[in-house]
Order: sequence, then structure tokens, then C-alpha cells
Amino acid sequence: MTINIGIVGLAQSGQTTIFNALTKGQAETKSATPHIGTAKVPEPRLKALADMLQPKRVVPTEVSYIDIGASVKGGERVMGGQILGELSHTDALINVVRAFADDSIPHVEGSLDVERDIAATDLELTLHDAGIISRRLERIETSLKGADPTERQLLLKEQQLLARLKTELEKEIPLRQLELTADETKAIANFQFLTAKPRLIAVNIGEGQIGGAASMEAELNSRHAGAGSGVITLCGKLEMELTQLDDEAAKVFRAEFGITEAGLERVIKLSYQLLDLITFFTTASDEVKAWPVPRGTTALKAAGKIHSDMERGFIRAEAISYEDLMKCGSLAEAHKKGRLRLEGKGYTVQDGDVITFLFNV
Ligand SMILES: Nc1nc2c(ncn2[C@@H]2O[C@H](COP(=O)(O)OP(=O)(O)OP(=O)(O)O)[C@@H](O)[C@H]2O)c(=O)[nH]1
Ligand SMILES: [Mg+2]
Repeated sequence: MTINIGIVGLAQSGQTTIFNALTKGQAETKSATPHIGTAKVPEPRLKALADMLQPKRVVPTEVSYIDIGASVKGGERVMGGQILGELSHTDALINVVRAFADDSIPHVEGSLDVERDIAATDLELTLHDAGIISRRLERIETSLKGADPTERQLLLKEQQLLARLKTELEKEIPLRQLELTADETKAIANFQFLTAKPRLIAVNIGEGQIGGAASMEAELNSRHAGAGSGVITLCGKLEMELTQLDDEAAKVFRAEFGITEAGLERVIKLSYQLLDLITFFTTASDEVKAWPVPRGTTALKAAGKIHSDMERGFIRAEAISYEDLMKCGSLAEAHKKGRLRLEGKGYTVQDGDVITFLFNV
């Protein structure tokens, strides 16, 4: 299972640097073509399960990052609709904002201003979404002319909803902040609006700013944290350099700078929170796998993530919490103690559940 995250931001804010830090990649920072790279989601429970069950294969969740390579051409930023369109399939966005000072790297706006830069990217995403709506509204207008009564009703309903969204976007309110009904959310899902996606603001700080990072983060969060939105401070350049070291050496270096957790881990943890994801595990076929699903997912839908046959032929799920299984020491022991729960289609999967799905096709 892969979670897709897109990286956006102003030119020269450190998008590619942070992309490299997150994916342990070595993408050329000067290239203007999109970079795609993956990272494995750090999950200590997966390792503990693997130690216990000794499977042939251990399969972590992956996050795929896309750095769309917004770049400057003759001082002008090129990040048109087409480039932003590359982000339509993503599950969430990271907006890199420059806070590091470096006279040798001119800021595109001439000065450092985190709030202004957050607003600038927000505006760009807002305009992108508003553009999609305008084009759709025009088409609806045309379609209405030849529509039969049933079609007409559907089109008018869509027109009304889109007009409402457009009004909000014109007030520079991102769509993720609107309270939409489940039906409305479903009706607009296919448009893949960028301002509807969860968004993490990654403030790219210089090494000299690490001491003040926590308070800067808290202060920015007081303004920008909310449903599907959060702020993290990150020393992109340092984190990128640390990917060249092995884990132990990197840890020692981080400690010297007073950083307790790797940037990659913090970004992934926060992304999970913003996406409201939980993790369940499967152990079938000599493989231990981690699966991310939205909180509230039923056993039936969770089975469908693994294979559509499993959803179609779903019989029941055998589930045990990670803690319970660790206490038992083995699946056989958990069986003997009657700790495996039999759950039906409607069971809400819990974070840490270890599940075996029974199905027939
Ligand atoms: N001093 C300092 N330089 C940094 C930091 N982060 C990035 N840089 C430098 O800033 C420049 C731009 O970084 P990139 O990662 O290429 O920025 P970008 O947003 O991908 O830029 P474009 O793709 O060209 O829009 C590079 O020379 C980086 O080495 C930092 O934390 N401190
Ligand atoms: Mg770049």
C-alpha cells in the first residue's frame, strides 16, 4: 500500500532538498522535471511482529513523494496548471516554506516572510481549484441545453454545489475547511481539488534556527493547525546530509544539534495524523504486512484494500490487538487462550489490529 504525497512551494524554498531528505534520494536540485521517490513508513510494531513470527517477507507501508519541480525561469516562477495537475492523484500535500537565511541563494520575493509565502502557495492552489470549477461550470451550462429532466436535475444540483465552493475559494478559503456532507464530498471527489487535500506546512529552517524551532512551530500551528492542516519545522539541508550516514551515526549527529527525531519520521507521523490513518497488520502467506486505512474503516473495506476478491467473498475476520498478541507470544498461543476475536463485515478496524480475513471466491 502506498500513500502519495505531493511537495509544493515557492521556487528555491528547498522542495528538492526536503524531497531528498525524505526519500534518501539524490535528486539534482537544479533539475526542473518532477522527481518521484519512496520512503518506508517507520513502524516499530511491524518489526516486533516480524521478530515474533519470522515470516519470509516483511512489507512496510510506503509513502511516495512527488517533487513537481516548480522552478524559476528568468526570475519568473513556472508552476502552471499543468504542473499542479501532476498532484491530482496525491493523498496529501507538503508545502515547503523557506525560513533559512542564505545570501548566496536569493529569495524569489527578495526577503524572508513565512506567512507571506504560505499565503502565496495557498493562493496558487486556490486558483488552480477555482479554474477547475469554472471549466466544469461552463460545461454544465452547455449540457443543460440538451438535458432530459433527470439529467437536468443532477446537473443543477452539481452546479449549485460547485457555485458554492467557488464562492468560498474566492474568499480564499481552502475547501478542506468546509463542512461538506458525505454526499457532497463524494460528489466532488473526482475533481481532486488541491485545497481539499490535507496539507502539511514544512518550514525549512537553517541550522542556526534549530534552537528556536519548537516555539516557531507552536506559534505557526496556533494559526495554521486545524482539520487536515499542520505545521512542522525541518532543517532540510541537514536532514539531507544526514541521509548519507548510517542510522546510528545520524542519530549521534542529530543529538548534537538537539534534534530528537528524524525529519522523515516526524513528517510521516504528522501526515498520518492529517490523513487520519490507522495501521493494521496481516500475517498470511508467510508475509507480515502493514496496511494504512482511514480511521473508521470496516473489516469489509479493509479486506477490499488487500484484494477485491476478499471483499466480495468476505466471510469473517479473525482479529487480535497487537498488544494482546505480544502478550500471548505467538498466534498459536493466542488461539489457545481464545484471544482471537471473530469479527463480521461491519467491525471497525482498530489501530494495531492483526487480522486474518476468511473469504471464499
Ligand atoms: N543554507 C541553506 N540552504 C538550503 C537549505 N535548504 C535548501 N538550501 C539550498 O537552497 C537551494 C534551493 O534548494 P532546492 O531544494 O533546490 O529548492 P527547490 O524549492 O527545490 O527549488 P526549485 O525546484 O528550483 O524551485 C539549494 O542550493 C539548496 O542547497 C537550508 O536549510 N539552508
Ligand atoms: Mg526543486
